[in-house]
Amino acid sequence: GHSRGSQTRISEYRISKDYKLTHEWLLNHTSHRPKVAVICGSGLGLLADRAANKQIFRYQDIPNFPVSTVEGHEGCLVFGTIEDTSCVFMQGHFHLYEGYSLCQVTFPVRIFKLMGVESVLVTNASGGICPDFKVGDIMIIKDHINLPGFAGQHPLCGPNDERFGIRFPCMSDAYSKDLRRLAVEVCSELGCSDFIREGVYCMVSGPNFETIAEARMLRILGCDSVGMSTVPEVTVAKHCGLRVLGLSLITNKVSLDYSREEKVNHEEVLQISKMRAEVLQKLVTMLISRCQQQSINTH
Ligand SMILES: *[C@@H]1O[C@H](CO)[C@@H](O)[C@H](O)[C@H]1NC(C)=O
Ligand SMILES: CC(=O)N[C@H]1CO[C@H](CO)[C@@H](O)[C@@H]1O
Repeated sequence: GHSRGSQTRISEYRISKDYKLTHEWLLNHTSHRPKVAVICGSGLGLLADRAANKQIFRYQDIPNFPVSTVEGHEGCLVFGTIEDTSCVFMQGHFHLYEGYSLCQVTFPVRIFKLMGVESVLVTNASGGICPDFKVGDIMIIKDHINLPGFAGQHPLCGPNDERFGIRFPCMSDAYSKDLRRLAVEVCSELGCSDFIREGVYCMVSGPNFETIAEARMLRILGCDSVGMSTVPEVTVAKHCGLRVLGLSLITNKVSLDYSREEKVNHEEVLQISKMRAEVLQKLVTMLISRCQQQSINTH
């Protein structure tokens, strides 16, 4: 009844004040005004290395910013420029399975929007479900299935903040067609078309890897790869009108067969990330400058 209504308003008020403080603090502490944000997945934190005029903030020093709990994973926000394009990199992101709320997981995306970011590139590792996929493939995300969202774990649950977007946003075009086309183009220029795929990413909450029955279910549902992140950030980015490109590195093949012995482990995931890091770094670097040009030309 009454008390519940006022509680909702209070938390809504608190949340928007949180964004304001973080946004203002960042504007005061950096002169960078990024147009492109890159969210770096596991083992892909090196993507920021090529940026010039870097300015680095530890998450723990930014007011209201969630802090990374994974050991040896210091979370940093890196501002810099790549070929004249001002960008911001998130090194280390937040997962549902670590105990963060989806509001915390997606908090940085709204801060990027407030700072003037126009495009978001998300990279992550995922397990290949599509039988044609090989370990080391890079999948351009064409669409996603928000499995936790089906069960009510959705980042846009709660009062809608109209300043960011509408109550019932469209998700049928969450991954920008133009950016996907651009990614294919850049990959062919880099000579890595052999291991570029396109497909549907499914988010599960984790932290355990899928059972065989679950993996078979996902296959039937049309998923090409499965991972434990990305979808909440993309959903919130799309809600507030950002252009999104998602790249997922296939670090293991999900077992769909009871007779097969191989088992997935986290070390394998990190090792494959390292192997492809260089290609991904080149790819993202080229994409950053080109996607900004594309956005200038089309707007
Ligand atoms: C930002 O700088 C302005 C002007 O100096 C100051 O009034 C404000 O309190 C600062 N805000 C934050 C969050 O640092
Ligand atoms: C940083 C990050 O997003 N890592 C996740 C990407 O997906 C893999 C596979 O599901 C997870 O194990 C990582 O934690």
